[in-house]
Amino acid sequence: MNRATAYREIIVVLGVSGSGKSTIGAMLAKHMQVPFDDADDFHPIVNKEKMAAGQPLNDEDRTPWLETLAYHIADRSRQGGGVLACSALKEKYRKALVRYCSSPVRWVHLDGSRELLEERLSDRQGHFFKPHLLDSQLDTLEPPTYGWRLDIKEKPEAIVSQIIELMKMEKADFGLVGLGVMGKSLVLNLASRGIAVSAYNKPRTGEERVAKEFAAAHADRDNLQVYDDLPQFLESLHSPKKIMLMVSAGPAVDAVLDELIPQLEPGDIVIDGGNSHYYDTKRRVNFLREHGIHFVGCGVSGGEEGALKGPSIMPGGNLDAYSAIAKYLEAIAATDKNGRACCTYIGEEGSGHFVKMVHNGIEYAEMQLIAEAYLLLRERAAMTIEEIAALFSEWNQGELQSYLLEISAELLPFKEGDDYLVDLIYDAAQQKGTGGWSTTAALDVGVPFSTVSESVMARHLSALKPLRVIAAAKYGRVCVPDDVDRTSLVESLRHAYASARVVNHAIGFEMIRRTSDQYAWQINLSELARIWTNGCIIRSGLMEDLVSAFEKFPDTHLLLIDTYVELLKAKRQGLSSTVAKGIEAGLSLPVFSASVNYLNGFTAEQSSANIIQAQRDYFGAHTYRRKDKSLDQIFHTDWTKHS
Ligand code: NBP
Repeated sequence: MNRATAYREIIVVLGVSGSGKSTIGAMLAKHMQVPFDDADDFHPIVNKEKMAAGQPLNDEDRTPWLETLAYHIADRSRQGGGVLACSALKEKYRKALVRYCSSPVRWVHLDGSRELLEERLSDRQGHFFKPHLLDSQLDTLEPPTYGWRLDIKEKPEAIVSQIIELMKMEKADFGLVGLGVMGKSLVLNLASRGIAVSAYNKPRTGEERVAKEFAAAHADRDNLQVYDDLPQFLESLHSPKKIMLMVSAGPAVDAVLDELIPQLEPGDIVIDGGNSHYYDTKRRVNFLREHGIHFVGCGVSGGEEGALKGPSIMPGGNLDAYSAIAKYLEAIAATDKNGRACCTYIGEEGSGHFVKMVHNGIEYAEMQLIAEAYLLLRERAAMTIEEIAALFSEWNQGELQSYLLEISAELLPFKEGDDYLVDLIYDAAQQKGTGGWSTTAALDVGVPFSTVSESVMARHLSALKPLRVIAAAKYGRVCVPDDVDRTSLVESLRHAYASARVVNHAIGFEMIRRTSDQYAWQINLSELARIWTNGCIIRSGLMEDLVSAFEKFPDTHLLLIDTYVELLKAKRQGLSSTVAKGIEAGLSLPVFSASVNYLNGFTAEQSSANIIQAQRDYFGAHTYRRKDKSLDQIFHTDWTKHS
């Protein structure tokens, strides 16, 4: 349908002296609006003098020159691509040139007869190259077996046009199905990294033409093709095909796979970038394996903007398949503070989608904590929206920094006319499933997951708006003592928030560790925290700290790591008193409450579970174990017979 250009690649125009590589390279760079470099300018003086003296360069002379160029090309690729004119006569020179380059590289070989080359060289004035060195160059030349070979008989303008046409006709390296919110952004992200990408959206009935409209909006990009015809889309892709699905989770993924599978070949790779359930992903990995097709279940986090500028990417499934697509996913991912891609192989089967699901669970609870903090500040401390926004903004400058806090501070003062928009928003939270799935998964694995499950339930409770309105009228407001010391409430809340976040992250990461152990996925928690430091919704200062915490103590529950023990010992009082003050004021603070309950339960040597066990044994003869006997032994008592 159409192509669009976003030049982030490196193009090397190569050939012997006199082939016109500098002229053509410069014209091409001008057309592409990228920087141009002439490799000759990078020769050390000694090399130039040697060539000027009519002596051919040997490999030893070329080594430092190629190394300098290799670093320069790597810089260009990081900065957005460029065109290099370079003789690059031998295969080993070409390999050396691009050894540090992460962008795709295209090779354009300008080839011509010896007579024409000599004629051109003889016409040259003031160039340090002597025409009789041509023979040495032609002897050295190992023409590349890849890239494009163009005859220099044509005028430079015609050769440049040919290169542009060839770029347009090139098959795409990466395909994407589903031009919804995320799909569109990811396609533009891929294209902007110089990746030749092809996109498909099924034709819609009615007036709307998603693919055509997207194609028209990005008609200026030569490395983007857009289709609403599946066979054409598949034909536009290099084999083995690499196709990412960005469609709604559930039946839509199976519907797309049903259409795709008969048209794919063994070795092709399908990547599901949506929020699919990890059980479905496991099933699909196995099903596609029967057809020789690889399936990568890949969590993507960052929303529309993240998908466009750099999301956090969590691929799981077959490792070989991941290796074949790693360079594309890593190219579009966000980068961490050390410049590494926020994308890493998670593990086998549905592990990528599993960690994305838990990520979303942690996100649910983090969102709810901010909402509860807002409620307490507004209702109990009688702070204005502007004051709360300012407080969140201040918190965000320090140890509490997080993306969610940042956006909350930003969205609160947003006004529509005289009204704050948040005051106009209907207070019934919606959800798409991942929070609930993670709660169910925690029940399956038998892991405490209370902060997340409470945040899911809080959304369900909020959805009972009509009943809540009736109940509010029937019950009235709780009688609240008015002696509020705002300063101390805010300070307690700050401690409560810092504590609850640590507890929530401890719960989330423990869920991942325990499930990983169960499935033998060997998920690296430090590496997972690293790819969650940027691009994703739960990125935060705390997440940065968790990278090194889990690196040093990979097998330790977060709440047993000294740093966090100290933090919670210093701040847990704020958590308890905040919850107490909120509850006594009739406010619902489910995730703050779940945090303090988890913390109190986790740090209690003696729990109340002995009573539960006694009750179970009383009514159901479920047996119990004893503290004063070996735990391998079980006991039953006839409780009706008192001694
Ligand atoms: P959208 O609802 O915006 O887009 C869904 C896409 O799937 C549309 O292009 C739709 O085509 C296509 N599709 C469907 Br539905 N059924 C199809 C079928 N049978 N064949 C081909 N295409 C089909 O969703 P989105 O927000 O882009 O999310 C996509 C996935 O990414 C979801 O799993 C979502 O949970 C996940 N995700 C979303 C976000 C986010 O912030 N939005 C973040 C992270 C992950 P049509 O529109 O023409 O019907």
